[in-house]
Amino acid sequence: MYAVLGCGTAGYLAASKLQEQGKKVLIVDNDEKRVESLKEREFERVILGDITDPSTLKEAGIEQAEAVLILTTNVELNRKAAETVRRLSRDVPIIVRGGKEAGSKEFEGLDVDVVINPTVVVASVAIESLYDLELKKKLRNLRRIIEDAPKGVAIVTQDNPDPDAIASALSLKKIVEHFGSVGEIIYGGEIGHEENRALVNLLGLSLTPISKVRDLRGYSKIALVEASIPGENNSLPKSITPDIVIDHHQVDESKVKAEYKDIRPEVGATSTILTEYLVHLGIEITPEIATALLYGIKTDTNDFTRGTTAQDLKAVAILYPKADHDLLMKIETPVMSAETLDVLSEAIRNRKIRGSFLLTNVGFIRDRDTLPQAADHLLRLEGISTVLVYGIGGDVIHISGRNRDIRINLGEVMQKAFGNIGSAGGHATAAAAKIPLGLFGGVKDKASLLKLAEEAVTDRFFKALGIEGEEK
Ligand SMILES: [Mn+2]
Repeated sequence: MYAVLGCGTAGYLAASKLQEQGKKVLIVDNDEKRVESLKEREFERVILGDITDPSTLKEAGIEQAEAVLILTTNVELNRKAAETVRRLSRDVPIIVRGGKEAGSKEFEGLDVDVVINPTVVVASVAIESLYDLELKKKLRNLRRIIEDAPKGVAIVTQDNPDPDAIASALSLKKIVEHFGSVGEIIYGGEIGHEENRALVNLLGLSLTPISKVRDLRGYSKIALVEASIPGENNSLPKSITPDIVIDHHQVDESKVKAEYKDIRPEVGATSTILTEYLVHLGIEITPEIATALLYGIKTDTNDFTRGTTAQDLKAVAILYPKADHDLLMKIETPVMSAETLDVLSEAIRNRKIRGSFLLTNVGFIRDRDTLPQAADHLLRLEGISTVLVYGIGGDVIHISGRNRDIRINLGEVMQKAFGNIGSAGGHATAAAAKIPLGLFGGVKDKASLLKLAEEAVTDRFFKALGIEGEEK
């Protein structure tokens, strides 16, 4: 049972809301006429009496209430009522309406749980509506651009798209269709990770590799998702200016050229932004889309632990009940391909351990995405806190690193070790690098190439860590 003391406008609204939610409501009010009419409204109990009078409240059974709401406009009366309730019960939660000012002192020294300041409430609701209003305006622009796309919209994602990129592109495609055009999801690189392939296969998505696209200019509009500058981590030619950019990566916004930009580095995933769009546009979030978006947010925020904001969690709250959790489990624990297993066994066989470091050369590879998967597995080995798995694919040495030693920022170490002879980057716990084989000028024999690669990787890595001289 919830108690509402004083049933003016706010009290009555609160009581009605609680009743709508199927909760039992007790009302105490000192206005005879009001009490008469309230009695006809099927509240659990309506009592005529003074809300500051201990015997009235005791008789009403206030001590047993789940919570007490005191919302009259008379702050002095509210304080007295709260005092009385607190004297009758030390633990019943009290929500009370305070004065206009934030942080006002009317309830100082009194153990109330929540003080509501009307001005603050009005201001925060105004800000919330402002946010909605801005979103509405934004989406009106998006609609205008898409409605003017008779030859469809090319939705280009980042290279080697991750779940966030795939889910975001899929949602944008839905939005494009909602606005009466057609969307095609286009990606560069590969869909490498088994989980990502599982996502695409289990949802039956059709994604087009950019190599199969004859002319991007054949589409009326171009959108970039999970990337913002043509050619940077995506295969959109630099000569093409996208019409739409939706991303959450940190970028110098002045460099982003697009008619429609929604770049929010503060949110944990682009999927969060697209969830907001779908909700606002009233587009049905099917179990497939909910699963994909939820998985996108989940992987980008490392299971809601890294850079997760209230907005991400709000999106999760919307997606979670709609998602297909059996499907999600299947995506998250996909079958392992034979090639991944081969690379993993090679990585285990060739491992070289030095202190808590494990470095391993897996030789020649076809799919570079097998490397981070092998590194993930090896990081679970007892006593190991940093793993480097590398192999030769095409004319490049691919290096994938994983680290859980908090003293080491692997991204920085890899940058220091390999940045000047190739490219490197990443985070403290996960990083990658590429070294072009051209560096070894014309060595054709495979065995020597492997040996050279091994020396280059090992020496440079330990040197960057400040550990000289290799133990053999
Ligand atoms: Mn992302």
